[in-house]
Amino acid sequence: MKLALIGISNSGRTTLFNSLTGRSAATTGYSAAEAEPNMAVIKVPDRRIDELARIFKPKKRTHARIEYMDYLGLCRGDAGQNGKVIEFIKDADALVYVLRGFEDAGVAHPLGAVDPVRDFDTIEAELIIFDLDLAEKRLLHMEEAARKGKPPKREEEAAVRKCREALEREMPLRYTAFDETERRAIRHLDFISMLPVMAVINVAESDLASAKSLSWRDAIRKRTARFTEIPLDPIVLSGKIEMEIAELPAEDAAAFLRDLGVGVPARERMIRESYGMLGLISFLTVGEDEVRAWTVRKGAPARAAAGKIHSDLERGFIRAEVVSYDDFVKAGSLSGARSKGLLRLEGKQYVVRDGDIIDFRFNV
Ligand SMILES: Nc1nc2c(ncn2[C@@H]2O[C@H](COP(=O)(O)OP(=O)(O)O)[C@@H](O)[C@H]2O)c(=O)[nH]1
Ligand SMILES: [Mg+2]
Repeated sequence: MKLALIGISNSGRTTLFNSLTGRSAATTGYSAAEAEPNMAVIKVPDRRIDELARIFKPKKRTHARIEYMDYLGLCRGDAGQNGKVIEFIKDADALVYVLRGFEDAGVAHPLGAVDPVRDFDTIEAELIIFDLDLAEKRLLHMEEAARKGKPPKREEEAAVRKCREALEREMPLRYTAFDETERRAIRHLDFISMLPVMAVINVAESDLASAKSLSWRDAIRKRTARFTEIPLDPIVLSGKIEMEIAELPAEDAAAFLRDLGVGVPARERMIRESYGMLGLISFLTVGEDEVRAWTVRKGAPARAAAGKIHSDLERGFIRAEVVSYDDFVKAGSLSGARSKGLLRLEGKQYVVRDGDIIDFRFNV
């Protein structure tokens, strides 16, 4: 799963990338146009893995993984001109908007003044302009083909028209309801406004909980509440502080966070949200060899989850022995869970839940 950090130049994307990934990529006034993207795979923090490892003392513990990418800044007009940024976005499974909320006379703002709500609108507009152009070109192409006696696929034409209509109303396609047929018909077009999005407002330390930050957050919520019942709720953080936290040893970081009145570092909140935004959950496998988190989409049946581990488990699936993480902790051991009746036998259609500890029985 790849998440791309995007935003106007100097919003603090690279600073945030560093604090998320523990890297130290260069943060600069203006990024060089020929710079390479920063990429890093990180472990999804999961206390359950640590707790289970304490109980099973496995040779190996394996967390779920997620990849962050950081590249050039976006600017007005990029949809038409900057192929590099668009290609970068197309490569992602989801987007993280980094919106600048900090003042700093030494760090130029390409649009003149600090205004994260305007920056949000600017990014959304670029995605919409790009997709609208794509939809129009596609429809034109289909018309031309039709004139030459090659009628377009009905489903695709209807779905692309629906996209165009939404985009003309300035609605990003992530908020448009498509059925399965429509989704399949337009999948190959890779509309960028269809990607799931989360937003971060990068503010000064003194603004972490200020009225100003709240009003920015609220304004962005309202922007998306026009289109959806689950409006975008930006995370307010300070990239500078997060980077300092990422550089501290764990105990010092905890004390620092307490002093700031922040419970969980934004890094963890962001990673958790990234996971949720993509509709992902983790199930767990345990044993003396390995304690491990596996990633599946919400709603995945047990048989498909088995296939994540090995195709043999999917092919020869017999049943799944399942105990929820919380029940397991209550019982203290697998045998305890079994004797208390907390260990369930489930079939291949069972819908896996986040935190399920699963032992697959199979026969090939
Ligand atoms: N004052 C302040 N400066 C920041 C903050 N985050 C980033 N910067 C500075 O802003 C400049 C641009 O940051 P960078 O992460 O390179 O932005 P990018 O262009 O979006 O990748 C750098 O000089 C950073 O040190 C912040 O929270 N507060
Ligand atoms: Mg940068």
